[in-house]
Amino acid sequence: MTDNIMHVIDLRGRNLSRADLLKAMPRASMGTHEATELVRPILEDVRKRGAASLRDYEERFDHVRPVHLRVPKERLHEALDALDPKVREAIEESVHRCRAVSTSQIPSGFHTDLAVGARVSERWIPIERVGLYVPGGKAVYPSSVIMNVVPAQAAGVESLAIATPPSKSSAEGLPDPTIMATCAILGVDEVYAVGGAQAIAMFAYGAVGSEEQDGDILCDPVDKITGPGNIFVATAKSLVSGIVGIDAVAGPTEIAILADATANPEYLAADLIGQAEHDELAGSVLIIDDESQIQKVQDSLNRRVPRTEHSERVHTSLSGSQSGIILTDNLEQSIAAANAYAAEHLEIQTSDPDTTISHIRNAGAIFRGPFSPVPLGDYMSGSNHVLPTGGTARFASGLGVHTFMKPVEVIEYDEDGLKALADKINTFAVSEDLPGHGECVLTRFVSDPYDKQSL
Ligand code: HSO
Ligand code: ZN
Repeated sequence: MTDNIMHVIDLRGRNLSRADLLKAMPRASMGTHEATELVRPILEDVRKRGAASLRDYEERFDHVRPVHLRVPKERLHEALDALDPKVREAIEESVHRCRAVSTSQIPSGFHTDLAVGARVSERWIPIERVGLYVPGGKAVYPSSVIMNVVPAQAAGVESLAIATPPSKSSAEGLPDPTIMATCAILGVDEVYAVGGAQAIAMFAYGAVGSEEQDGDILCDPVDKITGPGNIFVATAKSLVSGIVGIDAVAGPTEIAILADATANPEYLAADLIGQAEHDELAGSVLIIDDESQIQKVQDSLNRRVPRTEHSERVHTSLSGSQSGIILTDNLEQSIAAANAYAAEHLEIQTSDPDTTISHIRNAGAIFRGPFSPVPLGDYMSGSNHVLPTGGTARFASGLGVHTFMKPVEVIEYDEDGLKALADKINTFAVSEDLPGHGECVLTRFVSDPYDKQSL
């Protein structure tokens, strides 16, 4: 008999508080402390030495010294010309669907009339310049190019740069060809063969120095950096946040599946494996209130894991302490566990998914029913796959048009609108010992705002 791959956490009969429930759930821990010590000097060095240091770090970490830190436009188009037409078709379908959803996300703003001559409105303004990070590493993700670029373009961002590590297999130190081709499809021509913490530093501080001349500007600083990355990228993003905006500090990817007796155990097993394929640290969690389903899922995993391409990585991830099968008393406890866990991806495979979903408050994205598996969202559903990890879905949301815009309130009162409030504003200002504030208003309506008798 084969040993089961995933461990089971039995929550039955335990009346757990929200905090206890959270502790009972499996989760990868991020060793950010060590990374901070490594990343800080890299940021400083890039800030001081610009392009020269970027080349040095590429050689050290990505084992290739890029001939061009900024990828020449012709290379992007050559990559598109060489792209397998079937892959091109898949990319274009993904772009098309993501663009349709992103376009519907564009916020329209509002105005509120509080009285005659008293209006507050809201304008959504695109961020001017953004830097999008696209990871390399174990897998190459042209899909992440789409997920970052499309909402930024829909938001109306004017200036958009991409950084992605050079590929070891390119003698020139160019990025992965499919990533370059995707940039060409999307009309992005500012692409840097720079990865890791050094790419984040380049975006935050800008970088001077080019292949041709030392004084040239290589990259202008950006206003916001988005996109997932490894621990060094995540740490660098958190260190530069404040100097620039960031979307989130991403941790290892994770899936939780909330299922019941009606779910298909083969689908459950395949979907747990799908996410585990990303990383040894990826978390795959099944939350289920039917004990007899568990052995069926374990049996299916035992059959599938040895047959899948990245079998070893999947096995490490599924058997790791960050993954597990949570056995609950009932659907109510399953929902409480899912809300405590706040998964990046939450699949709902229950008999009445809509009612289950109505009780979910924490999830990066919700995948409803047996035919909405996570990879549909990774590539093609039209939704975004850059999502909050590590339980941050309690307060954060995934990437979207809103990530690349900011709401600004416009205050429009006329003379009558202001006059009606003059007294109250003055009273409030005096109560805060800021009478100068009150005088701003009174000046507009009385001859001597400093003579309290005249009011
Ligand atoms: N599941 C990943 C995204 C991805 N999957 C890209 C395949 N390619 C994190 O949401
Ligand atoms: Zn994925």
